[in-house]
Amino acid sequence: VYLIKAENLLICNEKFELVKNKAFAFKETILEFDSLENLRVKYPNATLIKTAKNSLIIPAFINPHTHLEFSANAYTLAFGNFSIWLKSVLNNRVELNAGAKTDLILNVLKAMQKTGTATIGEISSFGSDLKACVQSGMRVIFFNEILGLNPNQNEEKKIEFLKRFKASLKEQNPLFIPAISIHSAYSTNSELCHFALNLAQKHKMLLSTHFLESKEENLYLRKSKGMFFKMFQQAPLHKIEDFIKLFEGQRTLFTHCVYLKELQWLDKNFHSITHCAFSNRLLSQKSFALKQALENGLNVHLGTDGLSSNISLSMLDEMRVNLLIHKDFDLLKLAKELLLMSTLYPARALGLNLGSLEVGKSADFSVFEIGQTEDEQLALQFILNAKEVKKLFIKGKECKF
Ligand code: MCF
Ligand code: FE
Repeated sequence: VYLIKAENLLICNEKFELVKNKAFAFKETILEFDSLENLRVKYPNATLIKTAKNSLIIPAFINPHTHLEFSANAYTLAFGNFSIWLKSVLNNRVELNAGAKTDLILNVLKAMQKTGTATIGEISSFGSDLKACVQSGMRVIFFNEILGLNPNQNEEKKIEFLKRFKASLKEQNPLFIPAISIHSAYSTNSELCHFALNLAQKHKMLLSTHFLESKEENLYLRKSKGMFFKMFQQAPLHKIEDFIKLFEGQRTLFTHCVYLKELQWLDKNFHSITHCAFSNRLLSQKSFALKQALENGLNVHLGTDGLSSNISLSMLDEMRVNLLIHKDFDLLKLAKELLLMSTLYPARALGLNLGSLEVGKSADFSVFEIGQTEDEQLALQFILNAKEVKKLFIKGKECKF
């Protein structure tokens, strides 16, 4: 058993409680909150973890959408709209992937831990991120990606997918959770979708999909027009409503949803939205209507997307970007909401027993050193100023940097 105390504990529960000068006991899970004096009596053999005077403890961040295989990107991929980005991906993905070796990905994962992230949802396109994800000590939801339009290639695609899928199943453990990603409505035909959905159902797995990310995708799915129509020379294979219906009764993260007006079509019990603000600025022409989605009672949480469409995988950087763009929110309220969108909400979307500092939940938390500030300002000032953790615990174990 370990004991830890801080001047500030951001619980990240629904009420967004701030607890002052308290301690808690933990092993793999959080055992009990009390004063440090009481806990020392109760757990005389426990190890006390040293913290500085102005410490803040917060649940570790969850970044449910990354593309680590694109981690070698900087300067290579083109931004401004989805067409030029996609062309640059198609021209460079082999070299980019070759550049993202296990060591590079391990460094990127370390950098994420240093910025307070313990759990990621990794969208794996090729399987070359598997080794690093398993070795990292990070909690990883490993979304094996499937895509393909041409039905003549379905059998090949399935075989190639199953190879990666089985390799990921072999590594399954409490910190490595295999899952499935259907790339998108414009890129994956019905047979491959059903194949993936059936597998996910059979293995009780999470699903993830990119959805209504760009103007081009919106124009294609709604009107059979634009870049995708020219590229594929055929009408879209899914209507928006039908594509959502495919995921009925299955826990799914819909990433982006910038152009989804019909929020009522998502099922609040199973579906959630991953909002990637920085990525949307680089690839889409519109930003996500966060206020509307939250008012509709949907689970919206933050993700960074990959270095294919971001310059940082730090959730703190992503929160700062969100502070700037969502001007229709009160700044102090938005800061609190963004912290929940990086902890409690993604944990719920992923069905993980963590994301808030509560008894019984996994001991995934970070310790930051902060400055003096009023309690009401704390969430905002923390997002504005925090860079790296002092310590990070995943499932009760301290990460070594
Ligand atoms: O999320 C961003 C933008 N939207 C879609 N896909 C990707 C992103 N970053 C990387 N990708 C990958 C995707 O997983 O790029 C490929 C897929 O493998 C694009 S489709 C040829
Ligand atoms: Fe993505």
